[in-house]
Amino acid sequence: MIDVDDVLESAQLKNEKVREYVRYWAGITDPDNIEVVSGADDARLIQESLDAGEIAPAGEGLYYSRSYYKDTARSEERTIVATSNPADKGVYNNWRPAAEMKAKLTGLMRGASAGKTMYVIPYLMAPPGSPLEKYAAGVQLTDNRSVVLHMIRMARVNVEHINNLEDPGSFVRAVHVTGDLENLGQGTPEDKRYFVTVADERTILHFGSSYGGNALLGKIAHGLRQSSYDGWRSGVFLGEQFMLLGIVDKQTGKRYHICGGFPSASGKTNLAMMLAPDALGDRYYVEFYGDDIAWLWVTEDGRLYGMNPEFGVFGVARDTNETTNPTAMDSIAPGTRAIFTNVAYNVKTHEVWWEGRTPEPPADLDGWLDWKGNPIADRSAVEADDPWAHPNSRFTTTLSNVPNVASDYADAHGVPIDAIIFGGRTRDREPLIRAITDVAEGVYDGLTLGAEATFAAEGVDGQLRYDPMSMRPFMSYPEGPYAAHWLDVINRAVERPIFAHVNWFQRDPEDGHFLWPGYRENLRALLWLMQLKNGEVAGVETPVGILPAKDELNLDGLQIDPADLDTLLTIDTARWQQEMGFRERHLAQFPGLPEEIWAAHRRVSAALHD
Ligand code: OXD
Ligand code: MN
Repeated sequence: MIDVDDVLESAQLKNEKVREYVRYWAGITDPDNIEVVSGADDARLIQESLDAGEIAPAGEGLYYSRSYYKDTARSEERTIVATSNPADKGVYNNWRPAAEMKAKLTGLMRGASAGKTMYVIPYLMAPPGSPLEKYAAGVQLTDNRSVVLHMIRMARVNVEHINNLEDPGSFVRAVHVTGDLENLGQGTPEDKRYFVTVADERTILHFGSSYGGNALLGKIAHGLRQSSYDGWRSGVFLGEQFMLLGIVDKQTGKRYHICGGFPSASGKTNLAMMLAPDALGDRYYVEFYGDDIAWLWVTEDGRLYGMNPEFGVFGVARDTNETTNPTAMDSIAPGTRAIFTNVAYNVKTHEVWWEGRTPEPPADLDGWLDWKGNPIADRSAVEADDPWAHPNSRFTTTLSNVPNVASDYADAHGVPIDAIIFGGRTRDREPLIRAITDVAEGVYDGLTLGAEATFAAEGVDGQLRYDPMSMRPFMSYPEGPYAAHWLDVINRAVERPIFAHVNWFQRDPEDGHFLWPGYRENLRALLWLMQLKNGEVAGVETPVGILPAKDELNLDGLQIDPADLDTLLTIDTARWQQEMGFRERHLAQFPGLPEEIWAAHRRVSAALHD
């Protein structure tokens, strides 16, 4: 029998409510040991994981890990938001009654950590001292040491974050039990995995995975699902799957901050970490704040502020290279203590590789294992073209490793937000950028965000897979109240942010080439947006927003075909009219959508028919 109190006492864990919680769940999951961890334990835990063969060295101060081959991605079908109020059911939140889910998860977790250590991870999803600190404290319990190593990189981990809470019970209870990964029936009708956020009890119960997207509860479940619910119930803030960056104009000394949502595979991490194009580098400097989550609130002086609650980056490795994202490459260089997951690994040289890291995979196959751990050299002819790394393989590194991280990234006060942008992956219709000055039209644009379906079979040609505000997988309460809460928070600001929709992915219909070069050049569109907000340019009004006039976009040092530029800066009215029909059906799913949103929809529709 472990003496839980003894363990907690010697770890200086003083909060009696946390102790009660740990005792309760230890009684259910029945671990052999309990250990309270802090960020300072990282080196020891890394060594223990290396000794146990759970991770492997991947160069100096770099580590490689592999999750079970059927456990490599978030599972949206198995993810549930539960509350005691059936009115909390929305279109995307997969709502279920709290009592039913708690009983189910307690059953699945009972005795499921036997033979293992339960790690107690006290964390804070905010810089200490943040005005949102009271929503940010949590304690994750996990029976998986790799999850601890990832949490230490992704959140601020220390008992001091939960010892002196104003309300000692106000921490998020986040219980993670890995389960018997080989016998969970992943993806079958007998699937035993459940990833549940009991939002009205601030309790997260995840069973059946050790992959970060399901197991890093601070980030995925607290930072997004729980926080968006808390933000709504308190009326105080928005918790969104947004990147956050800063632009410094070295000439004028002005600093701008832009946040925004992008559905997956729309270049969010690359944008968040970008550098200025060489030709503009003397004047502008881009600062990184965060690539995945922003919490937004309005301060007493009436400005919208934002902060990244995370401490690290859990980035997709595929296609990350010196061209697409050089700052990400620097952030995982030797000595950064980064962890690679489900990439290809060379057991002899300890190198890692993923598709897109270099144009061709390493020529010498000796020692290389694919993401499942199988030697590449032993592949049969049919397997020869299989990817070496899993498409969702990841790198995990702390924010401080990103070379252009903003000097004030850990500032408790957050940063004033100048613009909120949305961007999908759209091969036609969406121009490079269209600015929206009206708040209801901006929120309407976020609600109709989407990306082209990956497979033609998934939908009607030209119809997006809608992903409101890029929160579809994280939506915790119904979409109608969600829109109302957005309007409420943003309208509270005296100095309102400007909205914009961006698209880096428009293609030539004939030969399919991308019309815009993307990556660092994307800064040019954002600079125009800041100029528009400052009244330095006027743009061209269209039914769907203000577009840059051709001579307003700073194109210094950029070679671009004038015909491509024309297409990037014009509106295809017929395609937009078709889109409005799709949007109408999309929005009609959401009961209680505020009249302002419908009015915005009607205004845009009418303007397109004028
Ligand atoms: C995600 C992530 O799955 O950020 O969205 O990892
Ligand atoms: Mn994400």
